Amino acid sequence: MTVQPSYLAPVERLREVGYIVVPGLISEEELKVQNVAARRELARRAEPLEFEADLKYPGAPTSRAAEGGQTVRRLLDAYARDAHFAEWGTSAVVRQWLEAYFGETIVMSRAHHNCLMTKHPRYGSLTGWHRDIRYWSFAREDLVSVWLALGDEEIENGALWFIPGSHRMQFAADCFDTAKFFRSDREDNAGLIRRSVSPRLCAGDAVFFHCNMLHSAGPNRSDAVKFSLVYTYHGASNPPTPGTRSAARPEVPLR
Ligand SMILES: O=C(O)CCC(=O)C(=O)O
Repeated sequence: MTVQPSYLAPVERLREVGYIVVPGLISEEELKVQNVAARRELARRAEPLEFEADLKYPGAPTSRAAEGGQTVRRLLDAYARDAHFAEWGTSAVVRQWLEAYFGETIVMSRAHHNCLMTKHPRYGSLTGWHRDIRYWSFAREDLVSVWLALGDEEIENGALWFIPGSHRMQFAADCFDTAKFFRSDREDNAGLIRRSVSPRLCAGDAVFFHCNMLHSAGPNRSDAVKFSLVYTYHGASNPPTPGTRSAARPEVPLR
């Protein structure tokens, strides 16, 4: 598989640092279409949905019956939900970046991410430090998620934070709590967390990040809902483990 020279340096950075921001990965026209679809889907509230109250992360309503309890966190199965979401997730532009990283045929998981993430003012929770791989099962821990910002994302409205290079670090099991969050109350972990960065994303930028990257996100202190379209991919030689949640849904090869 021949890799275009323009991908080499950013993909090397993705390997080294664990994430890269690719500015303007979608045209302005397509971005408008995705934003219309995103708002339509949020208004439609069709299942499958994940509610803030279900996860009970800090700042979330205590139950679906509580004030703000109907706040949606993720509109799941973005791929099947709207043709525009599916088209972008399987587009040539996404495939080419991922082929440059994996060097083989790319497969999209429909079991992980595959969602329109929303973060609401007031009831949108913060997400503690974690690695996405914590509940995933694949032959190798080598998957990449692509997070497309449909609007600007910054600290104020709950942007992602990353610990550069953490995807290659080894941690003892007790660095994580029982829910596999990276414990910020430990001084060694806190030292690493102090090195974290929150890249500002403009609408249409995408961040590619490794499944072992330690990341978190803050609450949304703005007055507008934040929308992001998120998919996860792996190389064809790295299939999900049969019988696990990772293998529970048919996957989508990118051609
Ligand atoms: O936007 C957020 O709160 C972070 C989401 C996240 O890290 C995840 O779904 O893995």
